[in-house]
Amino acid sequence: MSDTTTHHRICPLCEACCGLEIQVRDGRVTGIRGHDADVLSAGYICPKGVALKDLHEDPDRLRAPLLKRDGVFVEVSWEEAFAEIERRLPPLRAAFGRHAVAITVGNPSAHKIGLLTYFGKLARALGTRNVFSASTLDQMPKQLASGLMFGHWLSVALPDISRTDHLLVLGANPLVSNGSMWTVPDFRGKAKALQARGGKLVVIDPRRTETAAIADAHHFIRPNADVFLLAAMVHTLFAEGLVTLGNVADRVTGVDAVREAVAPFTPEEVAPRCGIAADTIRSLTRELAAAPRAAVYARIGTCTQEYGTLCSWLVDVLNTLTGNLDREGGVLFAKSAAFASNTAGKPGIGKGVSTGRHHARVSGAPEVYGELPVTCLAEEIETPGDGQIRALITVATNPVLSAPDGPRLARALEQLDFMVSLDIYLNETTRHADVILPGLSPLEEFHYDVAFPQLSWRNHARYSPPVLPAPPGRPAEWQTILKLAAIVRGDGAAADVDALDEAEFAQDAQRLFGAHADAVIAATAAYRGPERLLDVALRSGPYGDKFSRKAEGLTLAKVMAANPAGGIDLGPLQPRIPEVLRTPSGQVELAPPTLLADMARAVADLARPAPDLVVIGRRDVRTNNSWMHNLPVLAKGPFRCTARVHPADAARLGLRDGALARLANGPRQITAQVQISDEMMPGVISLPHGWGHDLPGSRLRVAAERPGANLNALLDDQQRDPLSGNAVLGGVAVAVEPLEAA
Ligand SMILES: Nc1nc2c(c(=O)[nH]1)N[C@H]1C(S)=C(S)[C@@H](COP(=O)(O)OP(=O)(O)OC[C@H]3O[C@@H](n4cnc5c(=O)[nH]c(N)nc54)[C@H](O)[C@@H]3O)O[C@H]1N2
Ligand SMILES: Nc1nc2c(c(=O)[nH]1)N[C@H]1C(S)=C(S)[C@@H](COP(=O)(O)OP(=O)(O)OC[C@H]3O[C@@H](n4cnc5c(=O)[nH]c(N)nc54)[C@H](O)[C@@H]3O)O[C@H]1N2
Ligand code: SF4
Ligand SMILES: [Mo]
Repeated sequence: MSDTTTHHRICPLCEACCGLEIQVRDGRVTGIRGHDADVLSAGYICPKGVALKDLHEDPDRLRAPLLKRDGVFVEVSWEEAFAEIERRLPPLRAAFGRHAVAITVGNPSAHKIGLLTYFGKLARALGTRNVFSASTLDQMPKQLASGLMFGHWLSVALPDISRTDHLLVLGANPLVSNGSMWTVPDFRGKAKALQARGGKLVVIDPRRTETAAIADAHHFIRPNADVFLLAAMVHTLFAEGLVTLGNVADRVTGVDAVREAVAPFTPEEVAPRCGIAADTIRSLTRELAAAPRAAVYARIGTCTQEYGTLCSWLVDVLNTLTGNLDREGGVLFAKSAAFASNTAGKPGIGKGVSTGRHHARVSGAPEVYGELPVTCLAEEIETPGDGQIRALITVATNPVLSAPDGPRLARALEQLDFMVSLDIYLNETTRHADVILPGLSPLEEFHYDVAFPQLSWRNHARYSPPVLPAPPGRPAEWQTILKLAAIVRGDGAAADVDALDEAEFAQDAQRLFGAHADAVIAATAAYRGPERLLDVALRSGPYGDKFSRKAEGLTLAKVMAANPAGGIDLGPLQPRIPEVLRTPSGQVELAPPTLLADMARAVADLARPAPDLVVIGRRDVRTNNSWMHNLPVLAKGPFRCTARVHPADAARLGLRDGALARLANGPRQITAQVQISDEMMPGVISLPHGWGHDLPGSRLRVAAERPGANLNALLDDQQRDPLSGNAVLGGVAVAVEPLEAA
């Protein structure tokens, strides 16, 4: 065993960002376990971390570009692939204008420093308003609500789980998902510690989830009713004189406007809609208010519904009005060592956020955080006229499975004149591409999390070097992106990527550091590409060495050196108001006018009867959205793509456990296997998303063995939260009937 080497790598597969310890012998991974010394995750790991070995070795993972010739993909050299893109993309742009080329980016890019730091360069080169991402299938409501209240899209208030006495969770299952918009590895351990010190975990979910199962209390809620519950809880705080602002008392505007906005939402009024008794709503509120320190956390179940932004906002209204905003044991803001906008510029005041700088051509949906809703993509391709999308670049995304009405999108993709995919698989989406450009295996790349330290339960800085060398001749994704940008700008496929990077870096340094630009360029000369951007970000960041002016401060070299020790711990979260704020008023804006105006929609909706049967989503610890079903270690075991239904509904509808059923939403239909389970709220059926690997032309041999049903083939791409543009993925009415077993 003398030639076994040990490496430490942050897991890039989910937001928990666990530190892994990876054993390698003769260029092969021989073991993966949690890294006990990791300052963030302390040895925690889930089965997906172990699957990095399968991902690395997966024969279906692409290692060379694919080019579609006469409808058939063939492997080509990188030169041929870029030449084809140069031959086809710029002429389309010239003929139809810059908006005719769209770009859409997906979830794995959030875990890739190369994509996160270079994607913007390609988007700017394209100059298109047609920028889409998985954010509008996910967290855009949370980002918009946070932006409006605190002034920046990534200023998200995070539960201080290690010091709180009471944690109220809505629409999230962190025991399985390992947290989202909240980097919190080993949620179970932290929840147990909370309970051991006498604290309480309360879960609101239409399913008795794995998280609900370890909670002190769980309440079913009718899907899509959280806005009513949360508004009634805020109402109760006012009605019972429980409002207290605590530390932020002189930093909050809009308390009276909130009181007025929630006036119609009495517990009695909302109880039938929520499926929660008025008394229970009151006691949930009183408990929250009475807890010495408490935090409310809500995630995808509350974002992917009709009132996603209102729900996200009301969560932080509750945190604020119970005196828990910005205090230890309440909710706090992380202070990231690099890349955080809320540590840059003038502290305490800013421009805030706004939406609608442009609009989608067909639906008129407003731009939010530089993007249009991804649910507008199909119609923007299909609908003729000036500005119609003719070409598409996809980056690490599989919207044919992950976005509502995937079948419609698949048809639309076939109409494109040209499509390029940066992706590591030939899958349900990339099969429509003309060229597929694969990135490296995560084990062949260095890593530093750009986004998640802004969302982490504890402040930290961790860098992972590549575990294995990249195969010769294979570009990193940031280099591929720069090449595409060069092609778009007319510099040609032969452009020297390193020279382009030098030139762009010099420009950036000039813009950011003015007279000091040359000194910054010299000080960071040891690195290039994303590593150089990281060194700049760390050194100029809140803990940085300020380019040697603060000798004890962070540099990339110091963070690199800390890799074997599990990274650098920067301590527990600390109060940051008012410094963190970037609102125009310099205050926490508790009552943003656009949100107050949207409350009228909820008021009008109060009397609407809830549908008989609705479908919601579900996650399993051995899955990750649509793309990990091809890894043997995760794919094995019981079939996971089942439609879970309450026994009473099963009896009423004639459904049998293990048999097939047809689920229909108007003309959209799918067939799924039934699993009868009393963990479901009656009237609610749950089916995971990301399945449906039976589409022709994909190359996912393991996934195809048990393809599962595509939940998103059932969902309507026209249903959105109007403020954030986020898709409605849950609480959708469905009809279900038994099918004769196949
Ligand atoms: N009904 C329903 N739909 C949902 C959800 C739901 O709860 N219910 N959840 C939504 C959420 S939260 C999200 S985030 C989206 C996710 O939706 P997407 O962002 O589309 O993500 P995935 O479906 O995971 O697809 C990831 C793609 O990235 C590719 N990939 C993996 N690693 C790399 C890499 O290193 N480089 C490159 N270039 N590509 C790579 C994979 O092959 C795959 O094509 O799905 C959403 N869809
Ligand atoms: N194992 C695994 N981990 C993952 C992923 C994965 O696919 N698999 N995906 C990753 C991604 S991209 C994300 S964004 C995160 C998401 O992380 P989470 O937000 O924790 O996502 P889910 O586990 O889907 O939990 C959502 C919960 O909302 C409930 N729910 C549905 N509708 C409603 C509603 O109307 N009201 C309420 N109160 N609850 C409702 C569901 O029953 C479910 O328990 O997970 C990440 N982690
Ligand atoms: S929870 Fe699992 S998938 Fe997520 S980062 Fe940790 S090991 Fe990776
Ligand atoms: Mo997500």
